[in-house]
Amino acid sequence: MFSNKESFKTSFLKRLEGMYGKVFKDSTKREQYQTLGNMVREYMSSDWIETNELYRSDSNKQVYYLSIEFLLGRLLGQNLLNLGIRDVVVEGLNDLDIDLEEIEEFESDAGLGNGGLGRLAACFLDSLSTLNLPGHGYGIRYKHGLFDQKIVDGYQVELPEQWLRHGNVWEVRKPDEAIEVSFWGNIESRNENGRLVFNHNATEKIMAVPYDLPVVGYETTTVNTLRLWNAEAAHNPPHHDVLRYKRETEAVTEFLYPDDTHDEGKILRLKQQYFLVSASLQDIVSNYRKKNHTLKNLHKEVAIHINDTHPALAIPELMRILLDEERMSWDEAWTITRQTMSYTNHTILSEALEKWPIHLFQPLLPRIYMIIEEINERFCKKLWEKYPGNWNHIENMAIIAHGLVKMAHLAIVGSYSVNGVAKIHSDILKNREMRNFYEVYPDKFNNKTNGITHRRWLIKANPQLTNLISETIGTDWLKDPYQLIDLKRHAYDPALKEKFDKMKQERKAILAKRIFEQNGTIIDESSIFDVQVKRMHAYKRQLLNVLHIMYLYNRLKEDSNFKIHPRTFIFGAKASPGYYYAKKIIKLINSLAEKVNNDSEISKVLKIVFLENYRVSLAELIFPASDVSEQISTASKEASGTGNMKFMMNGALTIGTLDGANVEIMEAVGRENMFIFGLTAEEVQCYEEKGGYYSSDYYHHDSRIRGVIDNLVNGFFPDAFGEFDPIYDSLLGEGDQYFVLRDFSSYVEAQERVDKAYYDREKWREKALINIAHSGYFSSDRTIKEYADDIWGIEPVGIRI
Ligand code: 26V
Repeated sequence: MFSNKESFKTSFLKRLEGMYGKVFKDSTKREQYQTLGNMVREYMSSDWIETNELYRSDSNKQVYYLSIEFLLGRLLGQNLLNLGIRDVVVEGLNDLDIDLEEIEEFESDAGLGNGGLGRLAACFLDSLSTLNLPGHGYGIRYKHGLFDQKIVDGYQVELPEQWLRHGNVWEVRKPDEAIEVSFWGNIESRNENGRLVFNHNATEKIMAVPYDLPVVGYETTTVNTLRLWNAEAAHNPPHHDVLRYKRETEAVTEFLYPDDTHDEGKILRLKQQYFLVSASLQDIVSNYRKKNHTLKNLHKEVAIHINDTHPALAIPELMRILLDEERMSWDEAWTITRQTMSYTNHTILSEALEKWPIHLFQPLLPRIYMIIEEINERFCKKLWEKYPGNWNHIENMAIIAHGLVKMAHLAIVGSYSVNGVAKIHSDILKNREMRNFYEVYPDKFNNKTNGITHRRWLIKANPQLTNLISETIGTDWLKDPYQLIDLKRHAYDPALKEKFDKMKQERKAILAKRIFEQNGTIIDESSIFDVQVKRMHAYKRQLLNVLHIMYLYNRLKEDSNFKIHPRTFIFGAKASPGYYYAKKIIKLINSLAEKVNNDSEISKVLKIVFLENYRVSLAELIFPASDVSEQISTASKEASGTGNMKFMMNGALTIGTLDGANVEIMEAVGRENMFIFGLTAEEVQCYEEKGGYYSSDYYHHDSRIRGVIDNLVNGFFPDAFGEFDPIYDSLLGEGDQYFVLRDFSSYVEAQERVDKAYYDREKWREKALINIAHSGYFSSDRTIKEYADDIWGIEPVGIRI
């Protein structure tokens, strides 16, 4: 089917006719996309079957990665690339006058995630398959992914996302493998031969129907599976009100919750979490049972990974299965559970740590609650032995306290490994945020610095740079991204630098075209593309970026001798629908864009673009076109960041704080190849503990700050009277929690270094090439190898030629 372009064309035309009952010349682009998608899925199916066969028969250890989010993006292009059939397809389609890129646009992004956490899970799947590691993803098949964002009059408006509207060619529904998940009801206990036995009665059952997605490795035969669960009504609903039951059941997997750290516990979200966990655990155990008589050695063949606390109920759920179904003793069940589960923490913002009110939790999951109570009691007893009489300490560490179930505490106590996602983040967990637990379990804590798949973020997203690198250092790096380091030897080669420049220009032109189509803004392709794309959040400090642009505007207006290289500031960010402050910042960016872009003088030098609906497919256009990467979170707040790595890999230079993985990027490329500024994490923590920061001092003593802060409220934005008062208040009245004004002058100075550095284009290109050369470390292949070796204890299995 894909062996050469002629056979491809024949199969394609035949398949199209078969699927749509029409000849090629009458087909639509969407039909062409669907046809190709179906062919590709069929093509990979024999490898998929063989991989599954292997996993079924093999007793090698396997990992199950449980995540409430998988932010996959589009799959067609990546699958073609990984299968090694992209060139044949492109040629064949060209003969038919079809542009592959054009029909790729008909695939909706699988946007089943909010941001970093979900995208990391997607990169990990790609690496697991490519490294031939036996890894399975388990997640939820949300009917609606993260909301679509529209900008109307500068404000964010949310629309329901509809990725399944035209079907999904990649998924395979497996109704025969559906699993029941039980909620509500009551627990009856009785004594059976001296053993307390628990029955869960009067439950409401929901069917979890699996939809499997193939995860194709790069140039290998391994095709792993991502299993997404869909909630459906049970066949014989016991309910009198069947319609209501059906509606409420289907609601469980209807929407992905937006990451809103201000959001208190919503019962539907808890339902989603248990739904994912219970269906997955039952599935894992039943697969294991097909190969083994008892579950006594489960932990030797099965590793279960909990991606953040969202799937932490896997711990009591496994306990439930071992205790109630397997009839194990508590101690035996607990030993197995604790040797099976591992947990990654993705945030230190304490308001983002999940806590569920007991009054909500207990009625919904009565047996699970009982088990958590028991875990808690035994844990507190152990603490009492270690810290006799220290009630306060024990209360702080308890899993249940003050009417709340603390999911992070459950995850730490119930697993054998707890990791952070960048060095500095893991250190903060050990030394501050989870210090108490580190004291009790020093061996559990470890670091796994995040990574990204270079197959999507370089090879697929930036074929121009990919070709350039291969021309320069050969093609070994495609399979072993560490080899990118060879580029370093060539970083000073004038011919390479020139080609790099040409590549960048080409990519900037592509993005400029897209910006014009989306926003109607004409941008200067020779300007510096300075980009901040990520979720909108106060700690990420998009505001610092905006205040700097306002300062540049004022300075350009006042001082005709002030000269800078033209810049285009590009933003992309979704705000959680209930996050009022974040939405204000979006409005501020758009108001500033309106003002600056319509100023006939200033707009020659400055342009501002807010790209609506930032998502994976848009990101793939943005990173390759960027010159400057904005990674400017308040130090200590960004656990890792992964966008920072995508920019670096595409030859953008970072302006950033010493936060998250920026620290390790700096260790790799050297401080001289970045623009570091701002408070360090220690300095921020010192202020947080001891006080002593008064933002108004900075307002009063720095006229640049005074100018821009006043602009928020003095009519500078003519149509936005009172609009930005909350921002003004957060910076002055409320003490500027994220140290925006404290870091302002340091940021301005770093931006001046950026401007100066860009004038020396030769040097700039060298720095960019050095960044690319060192980006191999930030491949998720490295990260996944570390998880496989240090945490999961899994090895590659049967590569078939
Ligand atoms: C929290 C909540 C709260 C309730 C509603 C839904 C929801 C969804 C997600 C979250 C937690 C988000 C945590 C997260 O995304 N952390 C990011 O993880 C990245 C991958 O490790 C890391 O690079 C980022 O620095 C970190 O912010």
